[in-house]
Amino acid sequence: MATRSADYFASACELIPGGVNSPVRAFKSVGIDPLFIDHAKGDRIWDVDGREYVDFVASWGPMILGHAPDVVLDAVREQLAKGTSYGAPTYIEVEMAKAVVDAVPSIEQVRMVSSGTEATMSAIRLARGYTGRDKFIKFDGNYHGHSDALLVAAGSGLITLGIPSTPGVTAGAAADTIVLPYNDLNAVAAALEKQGHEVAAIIVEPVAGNMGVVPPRGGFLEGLRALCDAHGVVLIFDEVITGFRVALGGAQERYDVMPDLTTLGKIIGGGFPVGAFGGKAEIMQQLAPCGPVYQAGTLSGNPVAMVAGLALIGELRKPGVYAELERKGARLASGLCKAAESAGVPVCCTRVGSMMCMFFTDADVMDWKTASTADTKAYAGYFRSMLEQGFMLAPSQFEATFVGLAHSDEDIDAAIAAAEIALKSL
Ligand code: HOZ
Repeated sequence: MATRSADYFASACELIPGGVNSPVRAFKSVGIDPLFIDHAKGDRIWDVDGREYVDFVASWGPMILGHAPDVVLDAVREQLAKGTSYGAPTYIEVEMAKAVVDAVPSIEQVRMVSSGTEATMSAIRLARGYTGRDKFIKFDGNYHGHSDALLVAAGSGLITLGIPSTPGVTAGAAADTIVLPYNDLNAVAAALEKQGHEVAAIIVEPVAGNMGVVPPRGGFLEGLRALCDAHGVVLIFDEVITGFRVALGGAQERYDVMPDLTTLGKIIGGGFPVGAFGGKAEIMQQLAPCGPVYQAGTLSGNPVAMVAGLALIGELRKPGVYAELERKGARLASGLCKAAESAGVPVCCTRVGSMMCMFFTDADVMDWKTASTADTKAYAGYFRSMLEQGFMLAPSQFEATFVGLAHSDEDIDAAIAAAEIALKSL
């Protein structure tokens, strides 16, 4: 069918590799061409052909208040009139640092960057500089952005597109990355027993959100903490997705396990390009200009992004917000699960707060090995039917569904009713 999206995609493909600026957006694993977006407000998003969808992608997480919330728009408008970037410090950055330190229990000092990729890359460098060790442990199917050393056995677009390893990442860059199965403490203990003295850090998504949503098994995060303490290893929680999402203080607050360093992104930018990394002052003081570990960025702490993030965090601090996110998340997840049951489609439903996933498998999903048993063709059919019925899900089995404060109970119930139709049609 001739649509504006199709026309725009054809033009995009001539000028942009694959027509997109980030691979999962290309919709490749769901068998249709991507929609081009015109605008969004609240829990709704409109494509350039005028079709309206209830959006459960939420820009991959940050739109926890819904799209274009007035409180963020007002803050941004006010800042725009004062200038958009100075390359010099502002008090807004101090306010943001205070908001982060107040909210995230283990963070004593924080530095702002412009993306989650920068945050994780810098946290690894800092852990290496602090410990004087080179190696680090990551988990199969966890995704920590696209810097070379972290792009090994990574989730998100790599598993969606079936790219096991990336040309361009040299053997040298990957040589110090140790990959272990998620939720497998014995594997971590064995690796540290063997080469703990060479390991600078363990980096983990405390709730995996880039191979679908895979919660940590009881004791996994606590066990990582204990093993890191025993071997002098820096524990890094990558909370780019879970920070300000599964609790105001992220997964570390929810599970009461404190990392040494934390990476953040998404929500703290209020929809603008922002990342951050922070943690114990003793480690953060190794960063230039206090210490020798170098990291920098012209747009780091950008005033427009900072006021947007601050406005959003201000809303999240209000009483009852996380209880409401929990309630809405539970309503959607249990409704979808029941819909699958009544359609006779085997699924494994996972949820932590307002992030969730329905894996099309009868396996008990706990790591990438079990997540990868999901029937991606079935997911693609489900996705297309949901889209036709006006509901935007992530265009990949291995991404999260996000519920936010703008989703009404009526929209959630309508999504469940649509899922019943979609699942029965498979
Ligand atoms: N890495 C994101 C999913 N976990 C995708 C970002 C995007 O395509 O916008």
